Amino acid sequence: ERLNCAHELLDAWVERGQGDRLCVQGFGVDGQPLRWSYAQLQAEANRIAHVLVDELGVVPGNRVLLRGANTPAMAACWFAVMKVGAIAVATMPLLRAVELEQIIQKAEIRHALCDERLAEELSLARERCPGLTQALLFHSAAPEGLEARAAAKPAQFSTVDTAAEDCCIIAFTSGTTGQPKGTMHFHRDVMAICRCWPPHLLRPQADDVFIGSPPLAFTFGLGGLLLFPMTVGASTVLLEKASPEALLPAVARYGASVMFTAPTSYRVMAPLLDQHDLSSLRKCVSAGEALPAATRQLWKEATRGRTAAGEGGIELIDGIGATELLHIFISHDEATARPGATGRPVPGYRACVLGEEGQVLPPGQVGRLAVKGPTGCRYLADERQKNYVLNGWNLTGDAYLVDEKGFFVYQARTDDMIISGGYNIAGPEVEAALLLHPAVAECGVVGQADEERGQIVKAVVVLRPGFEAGPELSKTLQDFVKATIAPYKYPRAIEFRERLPRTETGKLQRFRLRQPA
Ligand code: 3UK
Repeated sequence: ERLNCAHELLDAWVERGQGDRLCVQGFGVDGQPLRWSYAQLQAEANRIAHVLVDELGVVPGNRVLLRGANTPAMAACWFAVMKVGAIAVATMPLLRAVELEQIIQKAEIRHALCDERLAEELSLARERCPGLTQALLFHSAAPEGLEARAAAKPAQFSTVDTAAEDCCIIAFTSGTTGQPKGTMHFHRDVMAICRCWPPHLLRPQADDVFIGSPPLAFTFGLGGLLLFPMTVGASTVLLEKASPEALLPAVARYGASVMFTAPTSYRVMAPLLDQHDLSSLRKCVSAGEALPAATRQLWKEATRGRTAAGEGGIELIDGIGATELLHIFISHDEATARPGATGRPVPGYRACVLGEEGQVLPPGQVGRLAVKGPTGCRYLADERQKNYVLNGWNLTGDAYLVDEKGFFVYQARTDDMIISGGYNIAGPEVEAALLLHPAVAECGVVGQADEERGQIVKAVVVLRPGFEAGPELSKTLQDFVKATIAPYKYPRAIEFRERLPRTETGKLQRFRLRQPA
């Protein structure tokens, strides 16, 4: 009997007698390559579930902190938490003690499973979190580590009877600014994201091999690199380090066919492609921030004739998702891709653009994006719930317009709209224009306070090799923008930098561009 609970994604394959299918690849404790079938991942999760119950005293409803890079062990821990009826609170690997402390306190964490290599910051955090009494280290060869304890347990576990309406995930927002917010998601939310975007827009196949960069602690990565392959019995590669430079050889090595990463990563990879065999690659997904038309074009040209997608190159599948909504809610497939547009609401979701008074705006007008569907925002004890959800509509904080064909076109984060001399200017539109120039590798456009105009448009630019920063190139880029989009949008200030500040999820930290380098 199906209960609409997350662990069924794993258990169903074993129950159907297909437990031998390849499920997850990566590296084990000793640095040895590791390949687990669905049955093996299930057995690992079952053994860990016994440890959670017998040795850590976890009961249904407890919140279990998970801290680790993307590894098969991390995947096993995640499913173990589901199987004991607890709530997974996965944290980004790069978090420091101060940030972990906030999460531990906000989510009232009592139990933690932590990759041995990331133990230090957690133990610093624990000094100030007396409530976290039980912690075990995984990815460990120590006799007191999780693996050694799990090895002594049976491979069978009688999964706790959770309900579809039980909370199973507390995901923290990455917070490009401000405090991280915990968002609660039920088992049915996990199952809903598996039924909406993947079958309608990604359309994976049973023999697909998924690969990518987002951490499992980021719901983009949890869905794309762990849950979605399981919807069709496909397999996934969990890489601990998935920089653009590491991702390309890994695609060749594992014969990966479906890739998930952020727009910036596609931009870095594009010029490096000819050194790698990408003949297995079939589909590429971009999310986390807006995909500029130039990046879509760049990736298509770079992959032309080199992949399983055929001679035309790979058309990126862009999708906007949010931690508050768990996963992607506006997207498109290869056939309906439109440069510069995010797409249309994913089947199961509705979306519209609202004006100042909450009225639905007609096509062409810029307003606040509002979304409704099977998943939604439930902040964990946070007064900002009422800012995010209005009459059942989720307000994501993004400024969008809908075009005549019903495609949603991203403008900016609502807070990031630049108001200069009375004009509303969306930084990402100026970025998209700058990226069309051959000198520009990366850029970020923000408003900078200005006496006369309120704000001026400021561009921070990373140059491609062979171009020289200076007033001459600034002038060239300004003229280029004026000739590409409405001239009043051109950047009055241009600053050149070696790199742009980004979060672990690949998002530009715009607030750090407003201050001088
Ligand atoms: C921005 C995008 C334009 C947008 C996420 C896929 O990014 C994810 O979740 P976060 O909570 O951030 C949400 C905000 O990020 N954004 C994300 N994708 C796009 N803007 N085009 C895009 N394609 O401002 C949104 O409100 O970190 C993405 C799946 C799961 C996720 N959690």
